[in-house]
Amino acid sequence: MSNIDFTPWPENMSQRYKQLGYWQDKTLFDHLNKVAVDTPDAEAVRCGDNTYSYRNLIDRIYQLSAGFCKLGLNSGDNVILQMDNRVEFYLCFFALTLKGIKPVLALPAHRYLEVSYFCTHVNARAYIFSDNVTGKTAQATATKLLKECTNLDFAITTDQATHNEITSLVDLFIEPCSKQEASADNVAFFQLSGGTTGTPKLIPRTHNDYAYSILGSNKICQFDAQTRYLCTLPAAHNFPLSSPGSLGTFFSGGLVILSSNGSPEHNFSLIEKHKVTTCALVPPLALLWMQHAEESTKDISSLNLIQVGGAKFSENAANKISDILDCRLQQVFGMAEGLVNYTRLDDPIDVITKTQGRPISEHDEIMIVNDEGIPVPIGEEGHLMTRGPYTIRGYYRAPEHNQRSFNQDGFYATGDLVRQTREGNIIVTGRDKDQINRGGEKIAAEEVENLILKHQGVHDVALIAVSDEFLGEKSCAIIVANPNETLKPVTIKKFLHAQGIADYKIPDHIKFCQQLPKTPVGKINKKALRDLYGS
Ligand code: OOB
Repeated sequence: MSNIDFTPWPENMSQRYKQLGYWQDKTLFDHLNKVAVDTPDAEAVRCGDNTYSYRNLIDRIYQLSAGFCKLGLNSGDNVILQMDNRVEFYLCFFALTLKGIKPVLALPAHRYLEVSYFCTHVNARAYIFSDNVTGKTAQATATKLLKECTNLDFAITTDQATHNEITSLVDLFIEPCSKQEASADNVAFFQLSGGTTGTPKLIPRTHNDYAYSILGSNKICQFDAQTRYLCTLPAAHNFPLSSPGSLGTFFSGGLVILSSNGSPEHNFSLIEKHKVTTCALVPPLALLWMQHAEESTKDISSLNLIQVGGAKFSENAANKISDILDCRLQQVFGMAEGLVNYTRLDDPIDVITKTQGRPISEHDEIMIVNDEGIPVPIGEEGHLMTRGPYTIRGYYRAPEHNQRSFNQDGFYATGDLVRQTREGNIIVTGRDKDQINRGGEKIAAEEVENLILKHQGVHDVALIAVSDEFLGEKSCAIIVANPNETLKPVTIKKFLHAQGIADYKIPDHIKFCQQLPKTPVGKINKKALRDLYGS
């Protein structure tokens, strides 16, 4: 790989992480396989009425891996993986990564525009999807991608292929023949960044760094063979995948229960039925679950740890959740780029309810700086910068953006405003990145603005966050229409929808004004707009 694809850690740091035993030179598959060797008959996944033991998983992963190779995928290829929560997601994830084929973990909410961008950006050779993600049109979308993305050779569905050009995943489970080809130092897959720019950024994660973050998370969250983890957030997202998430559960020999959606009714039934012990939620879901618990008759007493993260959890809700759901709370402040902070299970209640915790590793370096890049005194607000054994050194093929997002010492500018307590716990106080955090779903303002600007009636636009009681934030587009244009919000929403973007990126509110306020250097003054429209 050339260095715009992957920025490695400096040699002395890699050596140190290896000497410390952080990077174990094992692939993600090796970690799963070890559990399968030790406890082959233990249950690994329940999905609907189906159960898979660790042995089943490994057998099927080997079969699928052989199928991918027979089809013509090779080590070094990139593919797009987009699935709802189903066992095939893990089968594909391991079958690909063990061969050195790198999946981009698209979210189920992504639509044509995002997926086609990923395909082109990484020269993907295959698009592997489940029909559920886009409903009836999924296979038609895949066919369109095959036509329009020049490198794309295969579209593979978990369902019955109804188009000639599409392959059914079931046909790829063949006699296993081949061995592992991945190397632990290499990129295993790509996570997606919440993004702040016009185009989504891809995050290359290596086997070594990701495995370390998972094993470290397991220790902190005390995951073990008794853990029954309910995966209700989209399985591909970093939080439910690795913090410690389903991979953490697998690596400790526990059981993952897959849930198709976040609704409390559905999940309370699953908790009762499967005796779930742990679950990860974003704040709006946590609020819904708390509301529902008051009226539910389901027995959710097996639940002993609820993790909340992805967006700021209000102190008020944090104070109540343990009593209402009768379990411990853990706050999780993480990012797909790497750094993950946890409140510890035995922290004083004030730390758990008022802070977003501290990093996984002693070797996570945290720097909180002012606008000039100078560290601020402890307790004061500043920009959070970090580097460490599982935080990337650069995005994939984004040299200009990397210049801005990483300083010369390799620290990643997270775009979060934080302060740190004397005990080292981090409190998220705000954000300096041009992003909307819609209940954990991240929207890059510039990406949506560029799409709105394509409308011939729009002269100028700014997308800002407005506060929302339930989601924390919603998005609002402030539009200056061209002279003599009468635009309606619905026109803009339809226009965006027609371009094929994820629904969560379509502005919740659209307002019109004569002129956007500007800063002295002529940039749109978003702070002024937030003061005007934000609450
Ligand atoms: C997680 O990952 P991403 O990549 O979707 O988003 C990262 C960003 C952070 O930079 C921060 O702005 C925000 O999401 N965030 C939080 C937060 N957790 C994430 N802001 C306030 N409080 C929190 N607890 O969201 C993610 C990845 C791994 C574990 C957990 C969350």
